[in-house]
Amino acid sequence: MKIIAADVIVTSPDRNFVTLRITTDEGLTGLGDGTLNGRELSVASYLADHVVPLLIGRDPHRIEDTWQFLYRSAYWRRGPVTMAAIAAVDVALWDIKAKAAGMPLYQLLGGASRNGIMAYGHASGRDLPELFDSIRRHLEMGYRSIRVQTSVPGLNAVYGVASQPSTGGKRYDYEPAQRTALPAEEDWDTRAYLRHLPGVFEAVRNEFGPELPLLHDGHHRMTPIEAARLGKALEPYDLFWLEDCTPAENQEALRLVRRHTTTPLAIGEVFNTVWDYQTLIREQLIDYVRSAVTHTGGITAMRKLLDFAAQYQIKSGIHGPTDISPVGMAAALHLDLAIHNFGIQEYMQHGPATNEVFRQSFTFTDGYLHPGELPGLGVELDEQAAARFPYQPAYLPFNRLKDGTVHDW
Ligand code: EZ4
Ligand code: CO
Repeated sequence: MKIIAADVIVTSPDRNFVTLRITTDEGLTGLGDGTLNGRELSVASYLADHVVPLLIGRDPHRIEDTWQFLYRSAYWRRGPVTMAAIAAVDVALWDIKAKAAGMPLYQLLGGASRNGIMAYGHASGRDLPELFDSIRRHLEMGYRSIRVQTSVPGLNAVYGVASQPSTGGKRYDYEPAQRTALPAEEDWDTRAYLRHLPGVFEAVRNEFGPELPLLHDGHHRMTPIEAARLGKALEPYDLFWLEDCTPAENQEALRLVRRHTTTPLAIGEVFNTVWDYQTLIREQLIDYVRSAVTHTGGITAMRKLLDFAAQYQIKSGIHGPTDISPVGMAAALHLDLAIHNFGIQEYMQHGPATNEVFRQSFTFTDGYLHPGELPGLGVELDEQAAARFPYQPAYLPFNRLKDGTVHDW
């Protein structure tokens, strides 16, 4: 079998997505997700200008060889743009291999290790009544694990808080990327956040009881000692995890956090290779790996990363926000089903226009996702529908402190 074409499709149904479609001389096609939120066109160019010409004529079955070739022949290693581009190729090739085998992809990864994939959704509120309502609506939608994000008194806009219940009154959608020419400016105050958050979790536990798994995302905003203090303060509320408590480029910072708290820690949605986790995993400084298949070089690299983590009883918590396309989500679901050290899967749910462009076969029942039984990933792209939604510039927000200093967002 030979690759005869590879097309980069940029579409913006509810938000921007970058998809690679690889076509073989036997008529099989495979899809890969290369969406990098707020920097989409850089991956589209990396693929179209520098990768697609190298793929034509290659044997699509040689996935490991293609991965190593793309990683090593570029000379310049790692980085989110490179690793998203490699991921798009890798996942498209896995899709083709599984279709050629006539099996859902998870079968090629060793088969199912579980019946379903526990998913968590994003509840949020500007105050407690709104937050409780959002949690209730997520429970009605079938979620059995809930991430809790809240406004902070005195701050205008806080990461993770939906501005209002979305149309139809059913969902509280939060989409951080905004279709604006410039990134939106938000405000931040760590002391106000640390004072406010434990009381919110106490109220949620009092309202919803001790069993419901609760998660929280610190979104890289704390210093190590601040993160240690928050982890300690949240211990009575038994979190499933505290995510991205520090900007973890400095992996050693987690030693300090770990010494002070038994709140489980999840890190890594902005990481893109196993090297970003070397100290975190070897020294058992985290409990969950947060990488996305889309940003970490695809199934091939994620499998190795999660197998490394498994040796230290560290589990998966694969990133699944709306900026991972249905193709990237499907790749995550097949991996989730197959690996032994599965932890939990983030599942935010895409909008109706996205579901029109990407035809999907996954199911969500009683809190559990399943990728379905179609050969390959189980996702097909409707190119005519995609063409109706051209790319629109969009940026993630950024933070400034009260005195004007830029802060981690
Ligand atoms: O801010 O995916 O845990 N989920 C997150 C996400 C990220 C966005 C950035 O593109 O932190 O909401
Ligand atoms: Co996060």
